[in-house]
Amino acid sequence: NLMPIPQPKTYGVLGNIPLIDKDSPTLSFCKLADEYGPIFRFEAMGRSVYIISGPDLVADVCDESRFDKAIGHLLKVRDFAGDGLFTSLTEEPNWKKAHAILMPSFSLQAMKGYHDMMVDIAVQLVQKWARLNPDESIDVPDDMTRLTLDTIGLCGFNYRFNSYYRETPNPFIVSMVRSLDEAMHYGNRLPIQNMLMVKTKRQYEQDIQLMFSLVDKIIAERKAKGDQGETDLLARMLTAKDPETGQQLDDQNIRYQIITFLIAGHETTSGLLSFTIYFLLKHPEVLKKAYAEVDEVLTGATPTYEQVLKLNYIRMILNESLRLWPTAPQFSLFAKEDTVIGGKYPIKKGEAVSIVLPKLHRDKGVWGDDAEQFRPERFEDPSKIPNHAYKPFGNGQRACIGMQFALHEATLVLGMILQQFQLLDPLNYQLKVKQTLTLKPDDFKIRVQLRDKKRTAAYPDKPGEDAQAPS
Ligand code: FDE
Repeated sequence: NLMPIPQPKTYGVLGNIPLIDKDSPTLSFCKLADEYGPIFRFEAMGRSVYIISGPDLVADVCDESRFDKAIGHLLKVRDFAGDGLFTSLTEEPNWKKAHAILMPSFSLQAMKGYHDMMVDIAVQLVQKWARLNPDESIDVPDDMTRLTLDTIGLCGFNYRFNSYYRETPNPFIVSMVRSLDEAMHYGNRLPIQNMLMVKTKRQYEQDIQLMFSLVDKIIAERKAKGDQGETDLLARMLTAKDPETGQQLDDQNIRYQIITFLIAGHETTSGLLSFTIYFLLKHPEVLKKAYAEVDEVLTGATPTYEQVLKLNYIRMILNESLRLWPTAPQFSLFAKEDTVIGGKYPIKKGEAVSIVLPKLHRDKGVWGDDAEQFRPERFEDPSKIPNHAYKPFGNGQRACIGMQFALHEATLVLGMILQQFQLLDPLNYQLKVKQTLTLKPDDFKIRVQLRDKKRTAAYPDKPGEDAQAPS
């Protein structure tokens, strides 16, 4: 009772490529899934991948004894992220080593150590917003990207990108975003096209060199300074040994890990915050409940670590936002052996599948008829979450190591924003989703108003110090 896997029509050597919008592949896959169902074959430049979005099929490919993370679609990203955590195969020695070394730095417990640094950056965002004139609007994804980049820079390696002091993105980020964009487009062009794009190639090489030199400088400076009791990721990477092999990470791999954390840690989390603000603006009843929770829990000038853990409804809002718009919208696996999924689709050893999360996360059979609705209350009871239809942080041992980090940061920042501001939508924003490697609401602008005009300026100079009580 094996079934053939459907495939949309092909266009010669281009395969199925003409069927997708190259600037927004994931959304194209979602549309194709409407037409071809929970699994279909997609061919591009001689490579073939099964695009899947059905919960039963996802449950099968998330079985780690039969499938493992594939990186075919990430090969170009390896030009600058090398064998860092995100772009390595599980069997590469550095994956296991770095995973073991870095896990403790990303535990829930470890978030305590980052909390004050996260507050430091979040205060910069709130102060910027508080000082705007009433007719000035905020580009939400831009300001969220400043926040998440500065946060991972500070918590990761005690480096200040100081994005709130710049009008335009930091040069490092310009290079990073441009290289990611090129890496995403490269695989969908014919080899001859790529060969002819001399300027693009030169720019790409320059961008990579710029990233390497900034990161190598950070590593060299830290080494020169010696251990001064830093507790950031870099300190851990420079000193910790893999419990299994007793080995440390080498400098080249540390460089790749730093670039990886910058890529993985900032676009995804900033998209999450941006979509969440969008949903709050469009759902006044949810916003009202969120205010009520924030006003009850956040009683001081800035949130404490313990208070952030108490913002349960905010967490549910973030979960629901990641359900409808998972900002890392796709991940891929390969079959370790010939196998069958969903009881009827044969997959051969080595073949790749890619999970399209926005589609999976809206499956009516699993989530109910209101699957398209934004309703954080779905996450009230953790035991009722259908795990194989909810994978915003990926799967198994290759799941997101930064999950606690991203959630603590996002909860904290949302809490602080709601504590201070009323959110306004004077332009009645209509959602347009933009894809780079991640998803974001495009051109999303809002205005804000201080809830209590006397409050905001009263932040402490140093984290931990009490602010002056509002008069
Ligand atoms: C990872 C991840 C994932 C998976 C992918 C694949 O499989 O391919 C996902 C889905 C994710 N991730 C998601 C997310 C979302 C958000 C918001 C985030 N994410 C965030 C973050 C932050 C940080 C720092 C990070 N993140 C990081 C990371 C890493 C490193 C990785 C890799 C891991 C391994 O080992 O593999 C990831 N992430 Fe994330």
